[in-house]
Amino acid sequence: MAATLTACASRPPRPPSAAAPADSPSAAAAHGSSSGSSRSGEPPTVAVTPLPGWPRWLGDANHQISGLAYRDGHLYAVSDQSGVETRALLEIELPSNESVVPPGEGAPPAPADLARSVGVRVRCRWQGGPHPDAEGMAIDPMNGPPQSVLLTLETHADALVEIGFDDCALRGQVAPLTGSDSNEGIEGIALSPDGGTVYLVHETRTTLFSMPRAGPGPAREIARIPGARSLCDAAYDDRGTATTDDDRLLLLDRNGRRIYDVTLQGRVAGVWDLDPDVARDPDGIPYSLVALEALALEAREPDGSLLVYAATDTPPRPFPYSRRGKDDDAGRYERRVGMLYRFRLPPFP
Ligand SMILES: [Ca+2]
Repeated sequence: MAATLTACASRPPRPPSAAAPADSPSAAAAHGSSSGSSRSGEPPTVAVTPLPGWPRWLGDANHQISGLAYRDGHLYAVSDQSGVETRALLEIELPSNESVVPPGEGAPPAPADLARSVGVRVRCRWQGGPHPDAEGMAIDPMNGPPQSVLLTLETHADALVEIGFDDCALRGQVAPLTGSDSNEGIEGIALSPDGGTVYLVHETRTTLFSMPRAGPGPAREIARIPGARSLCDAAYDDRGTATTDDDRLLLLDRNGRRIYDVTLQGRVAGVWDLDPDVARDPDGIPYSLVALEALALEAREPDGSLLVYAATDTPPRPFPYSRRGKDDDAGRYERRVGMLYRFRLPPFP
């Protein structure tokens, strides 16, 4: 059945007692702090909590968001083959008052009446292509008005397709990416500033690849990411400079609940730990962060911090946070379980 084919395998929520061992790097760093370090030889790690007012429910149905991209105040998304809208370029309707959030600790709580959900609408639909299982997206070009959208496909579609941003018209296809037919394969994609190179992450091999944007494939392996468990998305960070020497890639580790800050050569410069001890769903019910599937870079702040959005798809049943002494008479978690998060990620050197 379709649900079992959902890419980026999930895992049950981690018990609270195992959330952060006392000697772990994440436990040493204050949540949301702007600095942190770890034992020598390991990359610095900083624990990060969602910004006030987040997460929010992602639409009113199970969209299975698997790819995200942000541009000029708009957040776009695609879903995998299990979502209610497949072969569709989605736009997530962001709240209009999110532009200013005070930095760091001491940020005021979100107003009680702040909406707990964001809308999702279909911008356009594409036809054709080898398979509807879109797993990652990148907007081309990296700056300025969007022209096209690059999508990685999975599930017997070891390919990358390009669609028009305005009309979703299928413009091209590049294959193979890996040369295999595995269902667990390339998940995330990021595009270089010159538009000529795509960076890809392989979920289960936890490996970063690159490939010319127009092919030929298969993609070239750059590095395996040490400690990663399930790489599901990537975003390109130009660090606010024209040179590419300092550029980084943000790699989302779904099952590890982390984002890696990685150089273009695959060296891990730092780790943002998204798995704090306490997490809640938009209704305030305790919830362990699971099924983080998509990542988009929103903005860079003056101190180098990055604002990002991250979305969850639907974890396997039983839904991990709905049964802790709570019934589900209203069928809320049957109807929707996806959430959208917003984080501020402090910079690593
Ligand atoms: Ca740069």
